[in-house]
Amino acid sequence: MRRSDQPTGGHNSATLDERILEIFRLREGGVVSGEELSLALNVSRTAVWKHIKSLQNVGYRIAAVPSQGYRLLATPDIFVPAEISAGLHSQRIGCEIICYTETDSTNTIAYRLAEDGASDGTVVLADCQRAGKGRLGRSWESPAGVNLYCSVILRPAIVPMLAYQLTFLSAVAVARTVAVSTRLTPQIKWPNDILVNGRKVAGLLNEMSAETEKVHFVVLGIGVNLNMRREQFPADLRHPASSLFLESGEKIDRTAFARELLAALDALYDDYLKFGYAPIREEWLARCHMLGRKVSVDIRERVIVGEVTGIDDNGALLVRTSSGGEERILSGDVSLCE
Ligand code: BT5
Repeated sequence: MRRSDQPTGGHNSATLDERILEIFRLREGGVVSGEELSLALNVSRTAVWKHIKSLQNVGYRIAAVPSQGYRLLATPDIFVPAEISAGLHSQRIGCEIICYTETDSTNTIAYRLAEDGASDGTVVLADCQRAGKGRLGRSWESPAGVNLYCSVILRPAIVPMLAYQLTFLSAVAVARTVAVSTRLTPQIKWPNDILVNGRKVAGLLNEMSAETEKVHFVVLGIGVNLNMRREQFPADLRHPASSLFLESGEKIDRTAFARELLAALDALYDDYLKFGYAPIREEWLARCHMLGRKVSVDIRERVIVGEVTGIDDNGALLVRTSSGGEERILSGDVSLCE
């Protein structure tokens, strides 16, 4: 980790800056006097002024209204724990949020935190990743200022064989979030992609620490292309890719999207712990666009071509081949044939 890799905005425990922002938020665009802030925070008016200056320095537009006080005009497009958690009523996910301006990979940070005992539901977000990870040693393009790179630590009491269910859970959460945040129709592509209009807008990378009978923790890694522009995509991607902005023509509010995603994950995880996997499987299948379609699946040693008939109880893709046999595929790269 580089020395510049310091979390921004502290953890979820409110700093003075965060408390000032909270007061502005409650005032909904109204003026807050310096005296009121100094009383509420129990600091001098000079200290209030210094904190207002530091908020302005990170991009908050705060106007000083002569002889009245301060007014918050606009918040910057950066990830700050207090902004994301404002209005988020989670049971678990997002109770602790840690934001980085830049890091190698949020999954790597989250994995380390989990090894050090971070609690169920801890979330790590970054504005930019220097070494974003895809599956099988691939990389994930992670430019600054446009997307969402997020990792969530879960500690469910399950056996390692069932951990794939959490990949399905995160796919459903991303699809739900895209559906409520835009007018687009997201589709899940087995095992870990979210597509819009046939183009990949999000990818999932779940990593686990476990022993034979017990999961210690799972890190759900979620990358969503929110406002990424055409020229920011490299030419040599494996599959067609896009962003929600490119597909909808509308800029996505990244903080609102992050909050919505954490709320969706929290609701699904709570249901999962209470009712098990069945409701997730059902929604996953309803949002999956591959059922009944002809696909070709590259499983490295060969390519399987056939029609998708479903997924089994281990998360494997079931494909009926032209010979009439059924292939059970646990890992591979799928492309639609038509
Ligand atoms: C994935 O792998 O789709 C998993 C991506 C997970 C990224 C998140 S971001 C937060 C967390 N921290 C991390 O370090 N990772 C997770 P895979 O199915 O292997 O797809 C990778 C392939 O997709 C690459 O080889 C490229 O061809 C392509 N690709 C790379 N960046 C992309 C992007 N931003 N959008 C769409 N496709 C991309």
